[in-house]
Amino acid sequence: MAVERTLSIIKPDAVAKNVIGQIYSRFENAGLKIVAAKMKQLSREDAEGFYAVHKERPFFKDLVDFMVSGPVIIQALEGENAVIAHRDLMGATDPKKAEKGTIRADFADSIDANAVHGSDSVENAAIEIAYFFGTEVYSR
Ligand code: RTP
Ligand code: MG
Repeated sequence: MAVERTLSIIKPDAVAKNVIGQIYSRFENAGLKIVAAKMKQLSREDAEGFYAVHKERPFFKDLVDFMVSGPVIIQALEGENAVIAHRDLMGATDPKKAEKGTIRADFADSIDANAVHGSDSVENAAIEIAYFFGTEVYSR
C-alpha cells in the first residue's frame, strides 16, 4: 500500500449547504488526513486553468460558471491509496448514479452541482496540489 496525496475541492453547492464539516468527517473517518486547506472564491481564470483538460467539452462553460458561483474549500488529503480512497468516498460524477452513502449521493443535486472534486490519478494530484498550494504544502 502506498501513502499518496490527492486534491479535494468542496464545490460551491456543498459550501452553500453548510456541509463542510460533514464532508471533512468522512475524510477523517476514512483515514485521510487534511495536510493543507483553504477557502477561496475562484476567479474565472482559476477555474478555467484548473479544468483546462475539459476546455473543448460542451459542459466547460457551465462548469466554470458553477465553480465561480461561490467560495470553495480546497484541501490536500493524505493517506493509503488516497486517490482511489477519496474517489470511492465521492461516488460517481452523476449523483443519480452514485452509490448510496457516498458524498455525491448524499449531498449533490445534479451532474453540474455535484458537491466535490477529486484528483483522478497520482500524477494529476501532484499537478492539482501545486496549482492551488504551490510550495505551501507540508512535506511528510
Ligand atoms: P471532478 O473532476 O469534478 O472530480 O469530477 P469527475 O472526475 O467525476 O468528472 P470529470 O469527467 O472530470 O468532469 C468534471 C466535472 O464536469 C462536470 N461534468 N458535466 N454535463 C456533463 O455531461 C458533465 N460531465 C462532467 C461535472 O460537474 C464534473 O464533476
Ligand atoms: Mg475529473
